[in-house]
Amino acid sequence: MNNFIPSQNQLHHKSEQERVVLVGVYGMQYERDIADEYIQELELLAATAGGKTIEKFLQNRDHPEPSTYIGGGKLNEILEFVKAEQIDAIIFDDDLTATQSRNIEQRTKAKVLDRSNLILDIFASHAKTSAAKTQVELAQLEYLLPRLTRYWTHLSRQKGGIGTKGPGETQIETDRRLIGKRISMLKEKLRKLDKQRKVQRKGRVDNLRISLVGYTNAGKSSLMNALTESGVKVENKLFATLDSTVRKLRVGKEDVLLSDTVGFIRKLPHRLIESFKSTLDEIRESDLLLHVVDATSPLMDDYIKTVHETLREIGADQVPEIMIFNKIDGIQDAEFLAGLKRAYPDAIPASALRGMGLESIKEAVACRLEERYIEKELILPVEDQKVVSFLHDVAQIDKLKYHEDKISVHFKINRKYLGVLNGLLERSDKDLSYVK
Ligand SMILES: Nc1nc2c(ncn2[C@@H]2O[C@H](COP(=O)(O)OP(=O)(O)OP(=O)(O)O)[C@@H](O)[C@H]2O)c(=O)[nH]1
Ligand SMILES: [Mg+2]
Repeated sequence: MNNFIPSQNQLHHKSEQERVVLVGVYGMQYERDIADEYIQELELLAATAGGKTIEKFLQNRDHPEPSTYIGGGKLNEILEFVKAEQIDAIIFDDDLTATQSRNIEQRTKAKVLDRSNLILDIFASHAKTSAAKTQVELAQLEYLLPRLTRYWTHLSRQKGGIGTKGPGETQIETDRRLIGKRISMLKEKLRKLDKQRKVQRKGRVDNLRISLVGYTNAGKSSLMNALTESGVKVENKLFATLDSTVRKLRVGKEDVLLSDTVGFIRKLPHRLIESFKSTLDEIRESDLLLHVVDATSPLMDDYIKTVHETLREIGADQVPEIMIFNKIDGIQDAEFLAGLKRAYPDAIPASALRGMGLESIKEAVACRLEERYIEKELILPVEDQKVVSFLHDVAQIDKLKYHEDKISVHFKINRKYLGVLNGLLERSDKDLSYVK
């Protein structure tokens, strides 16, 4: 059976951008000003997926129309526009039911997509590694399964483009059973990949692990590059990063492992979170999170909330976080900055672009590292140089005093070296003891 993810050249078979219109509703969960911001985000999502937004439609409704989501009048208005402007696709900010999409498609004869479609589509075209590809394919198929009938008719008519970067025409005859089999196979593959990843991770249990988390496009990869002087891909696109990259970061006397991770977004499809579990494990198993926030966004508070909700959803809400307000170079208003400081006194202002705030971030990380250190005092026989040189290597020696045949050392040591130290001490069966 063919792979459901089409090859790269199939992804961009249309040389010109698809012409799309966006549709949002306010008055149900949020008001007009918020809906405006959301639809702007949808425009960025559409652009990332290769669509050019020609028009945006917003409707005030207190409940969704069961058969078409929006009301008949608005739908007619959109229909006229779609015909007049040769629109390829209509993209809804909210998720539609299979029936709603089918009804709207039949009326408008245009391709109908929702937010989840778009996100899945972007993930599909950005997935590079085997793990990411497998995870995306699984999410796509699970999204598709309950909508199968609609998609088969839909795909036989459409010639690809945004939202169709899943099963193509050649699989039209493929039935549920085959998809079910494919899903089990993908799950098995992910299970194996997950096992490998766990083995690899065992090798680095000693280091403190820190993950950069945050809303998509907040500047996580940029910050990773600024902090570690590496060349992780940075783009003004949503979901530029799908796989976590790990780099070493020197903080004081220690190397910590810093991971760049996939960004979050409002209404990240649940399937996607499920299938990205192993990538998200990286976050859950971290010792510390650097929560990167785009401080120039008017939706900043909303983004912070979404990130916290997603962290809760993946079981990472217990991991301590340091909040970083990035893109501070874009804020000229001193009063706004002061307000931010009052509202979030612990957040660190930074600019990955200008290299601002990097030292403060490292200091804050070092502070957390401190908590992992323990203070000790040891009395050793003077000839026990092995222990002393070990301490010189890994500990911070505060005081070292020679008395006739003994040495007393006062030091701070990372708790993770205590095992080795105790091993060394046991082997030299001399008269030695911890004072502290
Ligand atoms: N002005 C300004 N722009 C920034 C700063 N940091 C990042 N950017 C820009 O923000 C955009 C997104 O940056 P990325 O580092 O790719 O963001 P990300 O959080 O990794 O995004 P995803 O991987 O897509 O979730 C890029 O266009 C960056 O150049 C900053 O400090 N100031
Ligand atoms: Mg990134």
